[in-house]
Amino acid sequence: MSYTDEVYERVVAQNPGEPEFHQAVREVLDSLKVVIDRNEEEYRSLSILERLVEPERIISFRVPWVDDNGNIQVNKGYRVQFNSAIGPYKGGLRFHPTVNQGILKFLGFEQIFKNSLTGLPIGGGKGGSNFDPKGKSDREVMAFCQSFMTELCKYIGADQDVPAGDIGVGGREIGFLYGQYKRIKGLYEGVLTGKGLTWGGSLIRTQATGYGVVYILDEIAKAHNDTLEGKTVIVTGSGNVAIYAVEKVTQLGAKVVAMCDSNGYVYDPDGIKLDIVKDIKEVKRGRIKEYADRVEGAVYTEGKGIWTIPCDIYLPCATQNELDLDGAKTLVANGCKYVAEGANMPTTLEGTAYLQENGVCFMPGKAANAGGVATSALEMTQNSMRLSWSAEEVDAKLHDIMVNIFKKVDDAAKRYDMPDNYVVGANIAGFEKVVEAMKAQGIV
Ligand code: NDP
Ligand code: 2IT
Repeated sequence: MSYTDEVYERVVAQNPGEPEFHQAVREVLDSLKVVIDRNEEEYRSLSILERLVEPERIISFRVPWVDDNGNIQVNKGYRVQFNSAIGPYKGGLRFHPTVNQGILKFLGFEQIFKNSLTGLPIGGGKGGSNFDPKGKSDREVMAFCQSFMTELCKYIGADQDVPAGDIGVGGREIGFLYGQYKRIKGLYEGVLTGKGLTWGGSLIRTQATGYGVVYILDEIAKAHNDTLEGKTVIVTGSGNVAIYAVEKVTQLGAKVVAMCDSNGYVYDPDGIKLDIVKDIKEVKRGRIKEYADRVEGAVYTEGKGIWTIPCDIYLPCATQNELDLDGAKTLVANGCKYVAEGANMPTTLEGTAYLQENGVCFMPGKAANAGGVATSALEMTQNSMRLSWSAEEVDAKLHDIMVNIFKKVDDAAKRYDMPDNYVVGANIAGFEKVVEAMKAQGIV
C-alpha cells in the first residue's frame, strides 16, 4: 500500500466519527501522492505525514454562562493548535450549533496549507463552540464570549496563537472576546484579528476574504483569456465572505443574480442590490427572505437548490459540503465555467471531481479564501509596528498576495504535469513550505 493510503487508513481508524476531517485529509493526501512518490523513503523515515495529520494540541473546555432568563447554559469550547512549523497558530473561531471537534480539525488542517500559501509566517489553527449566536441578545453573546475567553486566554497570545472570526463570529464577538482577554491578561496586544478600527483593527480586513476570492477568480479568468465583465454569478451564503465577494465581483463588471442563507435563496434577475443585503444581514441580523419583500422582481425559494439557477460563475461562500455531486452536475449542465470556493471545503470530493472532469476551472477554498487570513496577518504586522496602513495600501497588498497565490498554485500544478488542476497545485504548493520547516526543526 502507498504511504499516503496507509496514513489515510490510520487517520480513519484513529479519528472515528470525524467524516469532515477524513475528507480534508483524503483530498490533501491524494494530491501529495505525486510528491511523496518521488521521495517516499525520506518522508517515511521522518514520519512526515503521520506528524502532519496529528494536531500539535487540542484544548477543549466547558463554557458556562447565564442567559437572559437567569438560566445557566453550558457549551463546549475548543481550540485546535494544528501546526506551528512556519509561525504562530492562526485561524478563526466558529460559533455554530454544528461545531464539534472533527469539524474544527478539518478546518485547522486546511488552515495549515492555506496559511502557507499566503507566503506569510502563520501556522494553522482553528477553534470555536457549539454556541448558537442566532436569536441571542447582545448581553447573552457578551456573557458567552467572556466565559469562552476566560478559559481560552490561557492558551493564546500575540506570538503564540492568534484567533479571528469565522461563521457566527464577526466584529461584535471579536470585541467582547478582546475586552475580556485584555482584562484578564493586562496586555494590549494583537492577540485577535478582525478588531475594530479604533482599537487595533486593519482597514480592509472585513472585506478581505470576499475581495480575495474575486481577485484570484480574475487571475483564473485572465489565464484562460477571459474576463469577469458581463458574467452571471451566483454567490451562496449572505454572511461576511459572501457580501464582499458580491461587492468586488460587481465592481469588476459581473452580475450576481442569487444569494442564500440556511433557510432558502433569493433570485434577482436584475442583479442583487447589495445595500439591501447589507442592511438585512449586517444591520438587522435578519433573513435573506426579507430581500424578496423589499425588492420588486426578486423571488424567494425556501430550502436548498440555488445551483439550479443558470450561471457562468459559482462562488460557494456559506459552509462545508454545501455543493454535492447533483449540484455539480446541474452547474455543468447549465454551462457554468468557474467555481472558486469562498467557504472552507464547500464542495464534496465527488462534486469537485465532477467539476474538474467536465472542464470547470475549480479553485479550492484553501487558495481562494486565503485573502482573509492573509489580511489578518497584515493586521498582526501593523499591531507589531504600532501603526496602521491606509485602505489602499492594505488592498494593494491583498491583491498582490492573491496574484502570488494563483502563480504558486498554477506553477505547482504545471510542475507535476497537471495543468489547471488547482486542487493538486494548492495542496502541493502549501505543503512544500511547511515540510521544509518541519524537516529543519527536527522531530517535534
Ligand atoms: P458568516 O457567519 O458571516 O456567514 C455564514 C453564511 O453562511 C450565512 O449566510 C449562513 O446562513 C450561511 N450558512 C452557515 N451555515 C449554513 C448551513 N449549514 N447551510 C446553509 N447556509 C449556511 O460566516 P463567514 O461569511 O465568515 O463564513 C462563511 C464561510 O467562509 C465559512 O465556510 C468560513 O469557514 C469561510 N471563511 C471565512 C473567512 C472569514 O474571514 N470570515 C475566511 C476564510 C473562509 P445562516 O445565517 O442562515 O446561518
Ligand atoms: O477560514 C479562515 O481562513 C478564517 N476564518 C480566517 C482566519 C483568520 O485568522 O483570519
